Amino acid sequence: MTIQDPTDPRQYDVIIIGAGFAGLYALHRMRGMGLSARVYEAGPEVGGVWFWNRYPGARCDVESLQYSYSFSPELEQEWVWTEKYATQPEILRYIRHVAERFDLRRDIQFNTRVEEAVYDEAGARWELRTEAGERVSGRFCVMATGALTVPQLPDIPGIERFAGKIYHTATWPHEGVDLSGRRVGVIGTGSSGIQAIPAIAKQAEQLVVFQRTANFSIPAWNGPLQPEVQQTWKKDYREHRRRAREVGTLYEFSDKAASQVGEEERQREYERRWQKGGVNFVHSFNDLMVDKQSNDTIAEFVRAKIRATVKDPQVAESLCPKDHPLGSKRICVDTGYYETYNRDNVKLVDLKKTPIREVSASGVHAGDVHHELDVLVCATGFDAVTGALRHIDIRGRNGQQLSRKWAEGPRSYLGLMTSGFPNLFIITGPGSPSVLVNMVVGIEHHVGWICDCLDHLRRQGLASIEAGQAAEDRWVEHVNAAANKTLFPLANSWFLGANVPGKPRVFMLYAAKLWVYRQECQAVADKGYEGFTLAAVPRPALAEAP
Ligand code: N01
Repeated sequence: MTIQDPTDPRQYDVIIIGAGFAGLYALHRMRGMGLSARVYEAGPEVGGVWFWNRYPGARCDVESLQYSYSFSPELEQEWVWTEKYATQPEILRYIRHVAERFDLRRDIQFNTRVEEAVYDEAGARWELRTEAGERVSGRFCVMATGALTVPQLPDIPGIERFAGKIYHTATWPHEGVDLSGRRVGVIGTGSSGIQAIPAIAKQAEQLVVFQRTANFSIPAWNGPLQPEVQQTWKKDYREHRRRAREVGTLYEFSDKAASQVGEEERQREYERRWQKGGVNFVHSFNDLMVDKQSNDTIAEFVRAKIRATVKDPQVAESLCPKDHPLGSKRICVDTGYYETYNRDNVKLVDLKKTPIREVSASGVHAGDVHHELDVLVCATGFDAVTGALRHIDIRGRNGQQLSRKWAEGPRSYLGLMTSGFPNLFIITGPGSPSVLVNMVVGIEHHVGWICDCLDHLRRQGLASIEAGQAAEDRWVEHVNAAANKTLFPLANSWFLGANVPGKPRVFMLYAAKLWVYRQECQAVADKGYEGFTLAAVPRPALAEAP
């Protein structure tokens, strides 16, 4: 028996919002449990962030053999990746393949933006309203809305007067943009800008990069994935996955502190890691994210690389990050980023020295110089982690609005639920490691935990779960304490909401290692969902296990 009312097809056990990596996997697992589940997706296709982010040069900075689902051994064996780091089109092809292979589309409603989700206490159900006015209801609601979903446009005087085209990297036109012969300006040098700038420089007649904060970027050394490398990896895939989940060895952690080794050993290790490329560079030593002096040594190593690469010493100096520790903003991974500034058609405008005054119809005025432009690309990031949740009117017990509850910063228990909002689960949300780890591994963990929880409720004949206030308060303190042991709070990053005017400055992520977090989540479940309130009302309960 299911709780779905057969006379009302719009009542489900679970409503999932978002059809990216998280939403698709949640649908697959919950359907497999015999639950009625329906996904609502604002876009016309699966893929989430990988559907929208199509700017030139867009690719993943986690290696493709690791940035993929682990739940199906057949899937991981049959899918063939072509490059060490997959491009956006290749990742989207993969996600589409997953949707077909597991027949997921029939339970996804596309082009449907959920505007409102209200908890009906009497019926213990979530009542949702879409932009088109459609109403649906679910016993449980799973927010698979992503951490980097809502693009952030720069608030620059006069930008609305610009007569050329303005694009945001996260909403790049699907038909592509021909930049040949164009004078292009890029605002922003985060991961998106650093990937887009080398690609745009090759197409545009002129490229002007407007940089507010210089960022640390590590070479990807990307290239074709040799078949024998892929085959060897696939032979051991189960073990690689286990280690990624339980030990986190997809990152090459070090057991040495930079402060405890000599200068020669430090430089040797930094050079070795630089030559391997990618995000593992941050893990060269185990104290780099907690000891500022140690961090200074790796930051200086990168600055020396920049100075050795960029021919114009003034440009090189502007590109050298000096105002935040390496890794305290998301580390960038690039292909030929610093080399791009040696091209004749590329100019860097250092906004720290010459701030943007305004945008006019014909271009951008920075300092005393007017830069004539045909196209302006905003690589200005996202209202991250909480943005997508803030854009849905979510109301829990007593009509409390989630955005109000989180006005001073997000509060959750285990990063999975928030008190006052029973039966509302958040995947890779605030208070969990989220974007600090390989997102697909984090997503699979959260979906697994939620499914185990639903199974527990079903077996116990229960219908509702809610985070307790005291447990949530303790968790928030624990998350803050973990962040305060690190150098993360020293940067004005999107991790802290610092890129969105008016957003509270709170480190939104849980900075512990993924396996530590997994153990904490498991311990809570093992103790009968300690810290949560489980209730049996109202009847009937969930569908029986198949
Ligand atoms: O956004 P960002 P992003 N005037 O916020 C600048 C993931 N990602 O889209 O630092 C001038 O990092 C801003 O300057 P500042 C990844 O997790 C992954 O690049 O605030 N400049 C900054 O330089 C990443 O971290 C991949 O001073 C303005 C830039 O815009 C996350 O997405 C690829 C400005 C924004 O950088 C976000 O990256 C791409 C203004 N008014 C992205 N406003 C992968 O490879 C903002 N800026 C998986």
